[in-house]
Amino acid sequence: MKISAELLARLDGARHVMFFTGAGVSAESGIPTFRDTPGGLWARFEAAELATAEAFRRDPALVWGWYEWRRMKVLRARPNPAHEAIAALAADRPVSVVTQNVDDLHERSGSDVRAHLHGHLDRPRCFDCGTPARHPPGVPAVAEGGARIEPPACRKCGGLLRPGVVWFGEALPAADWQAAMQALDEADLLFSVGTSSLVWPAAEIPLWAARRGACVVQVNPQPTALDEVADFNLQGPAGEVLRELLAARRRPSER
Ligand code: BJW
Ligand code: ZN
Repeated sequence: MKISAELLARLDGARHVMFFTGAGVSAESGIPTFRDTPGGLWARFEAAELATAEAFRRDPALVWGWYEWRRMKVLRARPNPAHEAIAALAADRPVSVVTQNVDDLHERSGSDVRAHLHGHLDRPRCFDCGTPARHPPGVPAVAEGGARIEPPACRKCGGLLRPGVVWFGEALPAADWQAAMQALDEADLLFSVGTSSLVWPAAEIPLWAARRGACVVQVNPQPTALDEVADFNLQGPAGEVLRELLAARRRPSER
């Protein structure tokens, strides 16, 4: 992938770069995305069967077991060149990372993440009283695709533990949303990486950035609703594209 001299100049001149990321940034670490592939997380189940409070009420063991399988995959995964390039770009400029992802792969590659808009896989809490809880140490062993696992009980009230993620119909965590708005306010260049731009209100962030006059760069192998708004569409896998971006910055001949 050829990175244009114009984009390199925008990157050089940016005061504050914001990375807004989605499931595609972790795809090259072996973490399935949600919607885009037959192996996607919602290939076997409808989102509404798993990622809503109603689904948890209906069948807590199905939902908890699905999230335990995903937690196992994340614990076994490693950050990929996309996470690493984002962390490396922060070496010489202010960079903020706002992610929709519930994994910790940005943190493990050294990024300081400002906001996890859709929560965390590894921060369970009580479904009834909201008390935070902890998973036992170690990696759970769960069959591929998930298995029925009864959620543990809350130590305070005996209610069921739920994953600490944001399901459809739930409000995004206020502090994370506020941190994302702060990053948006500071950014004059925004990279939208590996997201289908379908889930609201997060999907509005790159649109607001564009409206505020920030340069918007999209990194995605597939077309999305953001294509028409982005100033640059870098079509390809995030690891490949961002690694090339880093390399091009280091090659003075490309200027
Ligand atoms: C690569 C790649 C590679 C592949 N490199 N790229 C209309 C307007 C506004 C709102 C709504 C509306 N209609 C319905 C709503 C509400 C709803 C919503 O947006 N629904 C849409 C489906 C339409 N939103 C909500 O319910 C939100 N809450 C809310 O609105 O609350 C209102 C409220 C206010 C006050 C009080 C109470 C309520 C909450 C949304 C929560 C989303 N949660 C999930 C699940 C989290 C838990 C879990 O992990 O299971 O978050 S849904 C899922 O989608 C997950 C993701 O973070 C999110 C975004 O997905 P993402 O990251 O974009 O992944 P994919 O799979 O969609 O795309 C992957 C992309 O990567 C693709 O483009 C690939 O091409 C690309 N890719 N390989 C780079 N190697
Ligand atoms: Zn409780």
